[in-house]
Amino acid sequence: MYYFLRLTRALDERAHVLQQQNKVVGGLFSNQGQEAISIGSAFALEKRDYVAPMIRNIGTVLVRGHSARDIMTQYLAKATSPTRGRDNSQHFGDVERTGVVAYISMLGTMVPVMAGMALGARLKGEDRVALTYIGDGATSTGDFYEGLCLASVQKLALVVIIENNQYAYSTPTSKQSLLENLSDKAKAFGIPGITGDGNDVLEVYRLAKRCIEDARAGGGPQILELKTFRMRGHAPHDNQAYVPKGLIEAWRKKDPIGRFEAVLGFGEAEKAEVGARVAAVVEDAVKFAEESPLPDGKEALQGVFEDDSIVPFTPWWRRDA
Ligand SMILES: Cc1ncc(C[n+]2csc(CCOP(=O)(O)OP(=O)(O)O)c2C)c(N)n1
Repeated sequence: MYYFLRLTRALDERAHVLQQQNKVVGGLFSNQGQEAISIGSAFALEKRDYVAPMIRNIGTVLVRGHSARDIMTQYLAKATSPTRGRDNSQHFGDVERTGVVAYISMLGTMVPVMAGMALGARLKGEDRVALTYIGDGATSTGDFYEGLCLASVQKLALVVIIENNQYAYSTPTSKQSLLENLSDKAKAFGIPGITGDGNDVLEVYRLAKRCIEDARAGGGPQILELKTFRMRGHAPHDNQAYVPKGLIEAWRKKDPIGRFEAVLGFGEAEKAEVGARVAAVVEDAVKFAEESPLPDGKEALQGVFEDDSIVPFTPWWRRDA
């Protein structure tokens, strides 16, 4: 867990440097301060389970078996990336190999999609839990409610982790909901809802494990709200000027990596040993991504539809023909 916390943080820091160098194509969404949620919950899943990450769940995909090269080639939109340069950011997965269901940008959507994954598994007689994450802001979407309505009455093995990082863009959670704990939204569906400390990786693991096992045992969908803080802006363009003074510093003291180091009793030697391993993996990923070719534009529409002959518009390379 400690290795993955450090790797996720290091990839995020390096991606921001690459973004400043104009090398990142498209959006960059930091997960700094939130890493424990992805990593603790991914450790609590079984290999056969399904998981749909969101933009800030890099740690989840790494734990599930995707590589640092996958992450960096996606950021740089290279031909060697999992989406072969078709999509920037981290919209990728591999249902067969890692159980990661590629997500889309429309907030809330992955709740009904993962309800469908859980239903599909049940119909096939497979013992699989489906887990997804959702931001505090995205719990205001219709899809969140529609997905959980279906999942609750069908008693689907679905776990929804609300990653309450206090802000949706510049909108504080208090402007999204009057609830103190967003896990209380579970009452609307008659399902269990609990809240925990999202900056304590062992607490995340313990609570996620409980929810996953309850869902697996037939207890139906579970909501787990984990409180944390988004330590950077929504994306690099956002300087967080709307965050009250002192709040970021207060949360920095609760940094999930520092807290876990204290639990582990790690001194400088242990930290440096893992740091060196992480640095080598990040260096390799950046080098590989930078040396990889950009995708050929002619391939852009391949794999978009099941039938590659379906082209929704005349692309530029066919216009002169
Ligand atoms: C349905 C929908 N509405 C609006 C957006 C634009 N949008 C992207 S991220 C974001 C804020 C999300 O906030 P939250 O759900 O709290 O997640 P966080 O960014 O804090 O991780 C918005 C409004 C979107 N992607 N989808």
